[in-house]
Amino acid sequence: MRNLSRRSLLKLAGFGAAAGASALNARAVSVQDGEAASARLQHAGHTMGPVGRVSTETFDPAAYLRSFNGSRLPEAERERFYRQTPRPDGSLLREYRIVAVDREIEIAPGIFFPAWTFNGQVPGPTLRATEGDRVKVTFVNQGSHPHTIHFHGWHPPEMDGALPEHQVMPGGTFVYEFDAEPFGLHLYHCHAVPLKRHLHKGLYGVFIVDPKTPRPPADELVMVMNGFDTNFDADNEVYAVNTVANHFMHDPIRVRVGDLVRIYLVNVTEFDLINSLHLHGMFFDVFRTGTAIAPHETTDLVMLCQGERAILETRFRYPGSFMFHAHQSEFAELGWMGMFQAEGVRRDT
Ligand SMILES: [Cu+2]
Repeated sequence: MRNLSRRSLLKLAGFGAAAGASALNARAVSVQDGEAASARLQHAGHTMGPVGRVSTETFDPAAYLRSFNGSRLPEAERERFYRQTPRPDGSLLREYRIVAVDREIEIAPGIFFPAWTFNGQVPGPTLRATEGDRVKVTFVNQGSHPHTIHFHGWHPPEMDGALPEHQVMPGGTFVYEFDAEPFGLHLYHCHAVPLKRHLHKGLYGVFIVDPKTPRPPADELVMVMNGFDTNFDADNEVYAVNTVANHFMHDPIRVRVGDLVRIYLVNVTEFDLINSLHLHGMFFDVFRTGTAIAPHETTDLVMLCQGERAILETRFRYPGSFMFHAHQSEFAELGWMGMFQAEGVRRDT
């Protein structure tokens, strides 16, 4: 893969043809025949898409969508990663164990990327606390380079993980401890130098701080827009939501008509200044950085700079298939495209 340009890789993987054909197919989907439509999509996938599927055995983008504080892990495994203890004031002490480890990951059928990971996955596990909780993260560096964890949010300077003296050497350990604030949609990522390299290799994850008065119940989904520079030319060859190119084209995100759907959208794409999400057939409310209870705007397309985040809320009115993708067509053609499958009874208002 080393000498492939972005364009020749695109041709090789068949992304251009696949994404283009799938896009046309999905646009033709009628909301009245969701089942037939999904069969057509699958058929299109087989006949025109990249050959094969990425195994979900080590990382499942769909499971990652709805996994908070290791909620999808087997109990024994979860206990090693996460523990919560009540405190006298009613808040929680939330303790995490995060290990940096080098691991090769599959980002598109047959395309492997030599990642640096938090707990073996890209993105790292989603951490979630309530405003005022105490967060304590034991970070162990089992990777081959110095790393840190830099959290977005309020914290004292010695917890920042950004200066040369903050670097945790291979084999080393550091404990980050701070109060979870403000409420919002935040990030954590390695801040060792060169930063660009440490970030795009996969050392990032989502850090959600809930307001003390919780947001309304919703079907909550974490979507991380990321990209991969597979030939190390400081340009991405593959784009995705939750790491695996086109995953949600093959395995649409299932939602219920009428239910509140809340998307935690995070942009960690390196090398490109911006990324975006466009959702077909509907509009959504945008809460920028998740730091307000009232929405900032209502739109069908949100653009995020590197590292920027937004919470999106919507309700599907119609059953059927709805496409979502980056509105940068090139990103969409290189893997950043997916489908929702809404189930239930049509609600016109
Ligand atoms: Cu690093």
